[in-house]
Amino acid sequence: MDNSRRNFLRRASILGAAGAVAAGSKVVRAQHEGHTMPPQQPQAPPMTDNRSPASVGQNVPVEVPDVPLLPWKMEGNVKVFHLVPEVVKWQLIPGKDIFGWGYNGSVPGPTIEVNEGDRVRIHVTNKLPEGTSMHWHGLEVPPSQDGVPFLNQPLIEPGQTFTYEFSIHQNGTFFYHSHMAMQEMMGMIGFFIVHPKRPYAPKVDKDFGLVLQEWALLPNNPIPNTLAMEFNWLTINGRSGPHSTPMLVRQGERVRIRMINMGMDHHPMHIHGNQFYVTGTEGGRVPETAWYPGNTVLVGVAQARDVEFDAVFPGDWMLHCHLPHHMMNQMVSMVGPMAHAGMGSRTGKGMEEGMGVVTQGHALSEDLGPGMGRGMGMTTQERNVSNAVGPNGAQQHGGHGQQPSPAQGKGSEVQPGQTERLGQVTNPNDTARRKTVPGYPQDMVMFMDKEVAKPQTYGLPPGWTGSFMGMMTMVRVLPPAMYDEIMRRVKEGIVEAPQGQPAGGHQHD
Ligand SMILES: [Cu+2]
Repeated sequence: MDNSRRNFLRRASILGAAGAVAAGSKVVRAQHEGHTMPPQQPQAPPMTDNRSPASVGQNVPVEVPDVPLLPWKMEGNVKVFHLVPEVVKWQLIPGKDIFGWGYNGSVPGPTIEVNEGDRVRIHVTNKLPEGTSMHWHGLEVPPSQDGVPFLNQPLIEPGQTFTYEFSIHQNGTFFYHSHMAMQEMMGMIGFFIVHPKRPYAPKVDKDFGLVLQEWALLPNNPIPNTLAMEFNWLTINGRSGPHSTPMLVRQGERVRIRMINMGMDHHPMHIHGNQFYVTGTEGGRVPETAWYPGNTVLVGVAQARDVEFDAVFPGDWMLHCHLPHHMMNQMVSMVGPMAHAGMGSRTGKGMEEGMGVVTQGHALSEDLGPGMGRGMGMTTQERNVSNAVGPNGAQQHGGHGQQPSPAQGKGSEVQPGQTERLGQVTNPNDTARRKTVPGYPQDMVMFMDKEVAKPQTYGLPPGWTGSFMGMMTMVRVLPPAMYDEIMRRVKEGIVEAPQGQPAGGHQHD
């Protein structure tokens, strides 16, 4: 624990504001060795929301962008909350509405924020069509409160209310979730933040939370396929890039970002332009001697990771999962080849079958459910198809179709140690030429600056949305004047989209 002489001295030093800055600067030096850094300035109290400082002790309230805070009231010395599991319709990005299961009208569920030492009572009223149960992930509660149905308690059936009550002796980043596996994949998770009695040192100015989730959504179907093993929509706090609200930081502030993951995949979360230290896990605070630097942290399933850094470099810094398939929206097999009918591979019966579009009933109906299986498409036509198109002899099915290209024909095998360059395109408007290039198309770009404009996106360049998809958001480290201007716009609700055309952007045909 933190009872070393050094930490004792540090705790003593942070009693004064000047001491706090000194402690912060020390970490800055370690983090950015070799960089030239602007001098540290004493910070004004962070602007977050209207919670009273007393509600989080001396800690900075946590901000979970796009997710509400769960309100509570005191009854005697107990903080009382009310969680309502229910079906929620919401928007991943403008134009993409889905139905998930969440709490109190939100997916992920609203954030529970308490202090170490609190006693909490949580009423859970089930408005779902089936039984559910609540697990308090990582919290050391009595078995009767642990939420495993049939082991610790009966299922909370539709319409019923079950009340949990326990005292909290830990601190850190925890979460709550349904203890029914498929309900988890419908979205039933939320933060359970426990602030320490004494703020962690060095103290942060901003404390953000990000819930990482993934969804398998067939085209035209707004209900997640919870049996799927492949996911084509990736969200942070219920939204995909570029709809995720950026995190705003005044240059020089110290930042904590807490990330939790409830899904089928692990997410290597990468930040641009900064190095951080991993300072916490789902087990709470990591002793400072065990912090380690990085810019990518693997947030595994059921894990929490806290990272901290001094935001000394101004800029709009991406923070995203680095799994390539988690860096895009609406990914489905076969769309590439189908978009080039006549040039691409055969993909089955037709467009609808190829894309797994359900034309009768729903994806999990008696007829279709078993067939949907664990992939994204229909089993009879389902197979992985690369989007490699063009005159590729190896791609012919059943021996009919096109002639092999000279590049693939006999006598033109690439010799060991040699490479062969194919299909250079010198004119971006030469559509026909593009389609002959092996591998085309790969990445596509979509701009939606206006659709996702928010006060928090003020000042971003035209076309910025072209690079934000899937599990992506950003940390905006803003010079003080710009920070104040954007905070004013947040307060007054001023929305202004970038004007003009993206630099160097052209869209695929
Ligand atoms: Cu990921």
